Amino acid sequence: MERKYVELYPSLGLLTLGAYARTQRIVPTIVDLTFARDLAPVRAAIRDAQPDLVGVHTKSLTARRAMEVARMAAGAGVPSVAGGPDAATRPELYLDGGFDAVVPGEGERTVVDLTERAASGETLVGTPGSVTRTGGKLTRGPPRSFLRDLDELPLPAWDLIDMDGYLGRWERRTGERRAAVLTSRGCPFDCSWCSKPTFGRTYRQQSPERVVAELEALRARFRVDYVRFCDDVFGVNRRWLEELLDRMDRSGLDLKFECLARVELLKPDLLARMRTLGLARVYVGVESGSQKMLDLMNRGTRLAQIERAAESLRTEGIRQFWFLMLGYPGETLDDIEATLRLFRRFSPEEYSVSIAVPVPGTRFYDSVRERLKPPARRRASTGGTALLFEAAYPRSMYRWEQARFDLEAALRRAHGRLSDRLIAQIANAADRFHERVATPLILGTGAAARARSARTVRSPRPVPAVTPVRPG
Ligand code: B12
Ligand code: SF4
Repeated sequence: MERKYVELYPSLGLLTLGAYARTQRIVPTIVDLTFARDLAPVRAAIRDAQPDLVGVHTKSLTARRAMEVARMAAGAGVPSVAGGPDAATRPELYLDGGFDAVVPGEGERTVVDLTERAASGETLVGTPGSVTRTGGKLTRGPPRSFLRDLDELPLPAWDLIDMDGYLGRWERRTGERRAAVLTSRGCPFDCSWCSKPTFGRTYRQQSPERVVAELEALRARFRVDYVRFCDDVFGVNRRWLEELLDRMDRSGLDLKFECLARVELLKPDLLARMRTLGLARVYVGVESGSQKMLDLMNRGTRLAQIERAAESLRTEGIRQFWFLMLGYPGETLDDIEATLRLFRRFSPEEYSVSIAVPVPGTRFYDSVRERLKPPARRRASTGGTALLFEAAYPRSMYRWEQARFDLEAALRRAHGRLSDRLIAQIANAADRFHERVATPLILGTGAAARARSARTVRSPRPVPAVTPVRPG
């Protein structure tokens, strides 16, 4: 799944945990399974390193695999601990699945404590910042406060993983040596489908000086020439961002970079400056073209802000990657139509349209908890194409709508090869097919379905204008 859908970057959480542990006289080994076919490297590492503690970084998609590692550790007589977003959300699941402890929050200081306890044969129960189970009862250690100053964190322990494996793959694919950098922890916003169990709504940033030191190290040690800023939201604080840009400018780093940003932060003057410093792509959480849906998702953004940001990115010739979501509760076919209209208007260079995934621990998940599909059907949930709960429409409807976005993108790519008239004809035929055939067929031929499909009938689209995009 990772090879097919996901951009390859190592886990920055694990690299920082490793680096921090080293400063506390612990000798960490990272077994990075990104390129592995099975768990054999874990077995080998447990045998060779004889660790006092085995820790696993967890995401919902990898829960089962994580538990296999816990069982492997137990088989070798080594205690295990789970951290990362999924274990933080549902510690019981991981404790039931064989882990001795879960770290639901920031891990640096807790993992050091746990390792020292494990090494000296002490119990892990009651360790600050941990959750354990004793006699069927959950025991939470005293809460641990967040690190006050992120600048105190050492540079990620890149030497503990196969950086060349990542960089070489990027180089073969794009000609660039790409690496990930994190400048902050947390996010002050509150979208209802977002899982934020580790840092909640807190927000801390490293100093611009520290960020540039990391960029320089990546450049000097690994010849990195393209950086992905992996922050939940990059550049929340305008003054901080200006200072970072000043420092990047002065350092003469000459890197290309990309980031994920919220539309209200993408002001034209800022984008112009960022572009001259190497900004090549921005991931934009557009999600929906319907204000009603944005409000239901608690996105805190206005459609007008999305439009302005998309326009500014286009003017600057910065690639935009839109995230779009279908199927969020409350969405009707009219809302999907509004999203498609927005998509047509701005034609982002890249996009993903996924069916909404209720991630455990989110308000969205709680709102559909009673309507979740059985676990066996949820397992096939890769790539944003599965419908994991009983939504307003059947899965086939969402798959069909996803196909309409893909057709739209394909038609846009065909500009120059096919005449504008032919493209407009294909698009109109596809729209009519959607309205008169596909929708009534998928939804059944009942009166409600007919009424719904009738509402979405539009007049034929005009021949689209080709928008010139300034080369980046
Ligand atoms: C950057 C990022 C990516 C990047 C890089 C991923 C990577 N390899 O790290 C890319 C774009 C590739 C990506 C892909 C995906 N991501 Co992502 N990603 C993030 C993001 C924005 C930042 C991750 C990060 O570096 N955090 C900062 C570090 C410091 O925090 P951390 O990893 O949580 O680690 C700390 C603690 O959790 C703890 N800890 C972590 N591990 C361990 C282990 C032990 C033993 C211990 C004790 C402690 C501990 O200590 C660490 C330091 O304090 C997070 C959101 C977030 N804020 O975490 C989403 C997030 C992790 N991603 C998410 C998802 C869903 C995905 C995808 C599945 C999306 C998709 N459908 O393709 C894929 C999965 C890819 C994969 N195999 O990891 C979800 C996970 C939700 C969940 N419950 O599973 C998150 C939380 C986003 C969200 N809000 O929903 N992602
Ligand atoms: S989706 Fe992005 S902006 Fe919204 S709460 Fe999550 S991290 Fe913050």
